[in-house]
Amino acid sequence: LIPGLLAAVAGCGGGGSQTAQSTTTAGGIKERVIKAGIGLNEDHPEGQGLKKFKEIVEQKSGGKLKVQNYYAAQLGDDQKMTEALKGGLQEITVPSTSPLVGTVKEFGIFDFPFLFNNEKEADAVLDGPIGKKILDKLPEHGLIGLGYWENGFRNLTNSKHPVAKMEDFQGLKIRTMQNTVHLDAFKALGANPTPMAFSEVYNALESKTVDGQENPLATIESNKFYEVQPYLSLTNHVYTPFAFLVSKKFWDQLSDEEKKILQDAAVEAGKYERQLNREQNQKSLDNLKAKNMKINEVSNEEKARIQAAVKPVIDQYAKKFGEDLVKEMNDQLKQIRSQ
Ligand code: TK8
Repeated sequence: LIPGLLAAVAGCGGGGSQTAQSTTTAGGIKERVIKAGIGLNEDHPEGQGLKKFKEIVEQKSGGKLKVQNYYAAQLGDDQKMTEALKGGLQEITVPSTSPLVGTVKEFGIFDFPFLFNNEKEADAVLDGPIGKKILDKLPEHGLIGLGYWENGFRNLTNSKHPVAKMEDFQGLKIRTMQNTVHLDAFKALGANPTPMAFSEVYNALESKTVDGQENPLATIESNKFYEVQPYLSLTNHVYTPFAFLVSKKFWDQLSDEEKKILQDAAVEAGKYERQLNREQNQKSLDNLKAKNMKINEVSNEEKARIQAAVKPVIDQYAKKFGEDLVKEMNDQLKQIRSQ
């Protein structure tokens, strides 16, 4: 569909008088500029998802709602952009849920290592009552959550040696997200984790301030971590969701029609983003091989040892985040696995 055509059609529906035109032509849609920022690059599935979001919003609003996209932490990292949303200085961001634990601690349940076995399980929990319950805690902090997109399963890279068994984590300086579950889990494995905002990671790896980092394959490729990290271990140790966030100060100014456009676009673009991200996994693995990364699998036996070592961390945080919520999630996962 052509945006101009849509606007013309909406204009007809908006009814006759010249004077009323400015407010009613598009049925309660005002001219607005929406700044949307993310930490990852335009070529990453998240960047492509944000582009899709922009297209949908501009099309459905007949060009009245204009989305300006900023990639690669141009507006700041996840935490900074989230604060900008709270203050009404930026309209949209799509951060990893992990650095949001300072705002809504319950997001931390998704940081439990080896929680989800596959994307299907993640979708069911995130798009179901548990995911919703957590998004519902955002408005009291000045944020609106329109759903979850996918960052994905994380894998470890480093510049020291292949990591294939638990002992290989010993003493490795690993950059983690700003999230205490991640920090404590890596400590439990004998590593030496340090939290850091995402946009600082490449330099920290290059200067050897840290030995390694962990992220999904698409990010390892898009951010060129392979240039400074010879070793990649397919640990798949945790799944990270993205949360699609809107500033509540901005949201409260919108008409129902405008809200619906943004809500529907966030969901539709999110489906597209998840799909792209899943296709990208295998492509990125091939590309990282071609970039000469030394890639190793981690056996199920070693994964079980790692899981046992981080279990006390999970138990401790389950108490902190709410044992009922964690039980509800584990019950849902059990149910999915028994099907
Ligand atoms: C990008 C971050 C990033 C995350 C991280 O803004 O910090 O490692 O995985 O992708 O959200």
